[in-house]
Amino acid sequence: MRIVVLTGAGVSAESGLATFRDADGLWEGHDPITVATPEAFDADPDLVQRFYDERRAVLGRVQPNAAHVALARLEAELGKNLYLVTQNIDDLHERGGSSRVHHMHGRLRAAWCTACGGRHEWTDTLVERPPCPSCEASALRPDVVWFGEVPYDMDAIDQALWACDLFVSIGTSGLVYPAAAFVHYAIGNGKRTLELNLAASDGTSDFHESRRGPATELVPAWVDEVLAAR
Ligand code: BV8
Repeated sequence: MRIVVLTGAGVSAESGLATFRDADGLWEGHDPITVATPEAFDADPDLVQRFYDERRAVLGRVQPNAAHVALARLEAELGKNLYLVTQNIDDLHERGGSSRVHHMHGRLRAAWCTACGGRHEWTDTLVERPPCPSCEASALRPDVVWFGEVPYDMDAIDQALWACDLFVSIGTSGLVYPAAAFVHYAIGNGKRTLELNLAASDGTSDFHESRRGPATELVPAWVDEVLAAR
């Protein structure tokens, strides 16, 4: 059984990370979707750097939850037959034990130099314009994919959706593309599809099956099911 799992903010909600939907929709009075854009970075780089510096700082105060840990257990059992792609820029899948996590929207704990193109593990702040470790230029930005930018790993993701037997969506509202279209690719390729989510998402009606509940309950139970069926 080859499985593609897509996760969103809902899988990290019970670790204390606000989702996009329930972050009362605003950061410092700004719609996060308007801050997460190249235009916002050009217009007010300090504002955007602070947005990500604060989220990066919060990461140090949260822990992976039972859903992250269960997906790591599934990876240990299925090996390359599990393809885990996340929209999340947090590192809780890795800290939960997953070793192969495809961050299609980038990572908070990474900086990208727009002068030399270098990418660097980063746990500190960026608002003070620290020099790039490679080229010394003060041109570092968060290594995240903003609205209007092309997501990472799209070819590998397409390939995995083509080759899988089951597509599972966990903790996502299905409002941001191209991730929201993965269920359509999967169904178009004749694959089985399952949604695990606290509330109905924008794509719920497209899934063969949709289960309601918190990820820390639904995901371990589903992983037990998959491993028991082998
Ligand atoms: C692109 C990084 C071209 C930064 C992010 C087609 C139609 C309409 C619009 C578009 C379209 N195609 C492109 C667009 C434009 C745009 C888009 O989709 N706009 C939306 C707003 C309409 N897309 C883009 O610009 C993308 N780029 O399309 O390039 C292209 C396309 C294909 C191939 C090549 C090129 C780039 C989008 C990436 C933007 N960056 N993040 C940052 O994080 O700051 S997106 C960001 O928002 C997240 O990564 C995530 O993707 C999204 C938030 O969604 P969720 O994760 O689902 O979170 P949300 O809060 O919405 O929902 C939480 C869910 O969890 C809820 O359903 C809730 O019920 C559930 N839940 C809550 N608690 C729990 C739970 N479930 C279980 N347990 C719980 N405890």
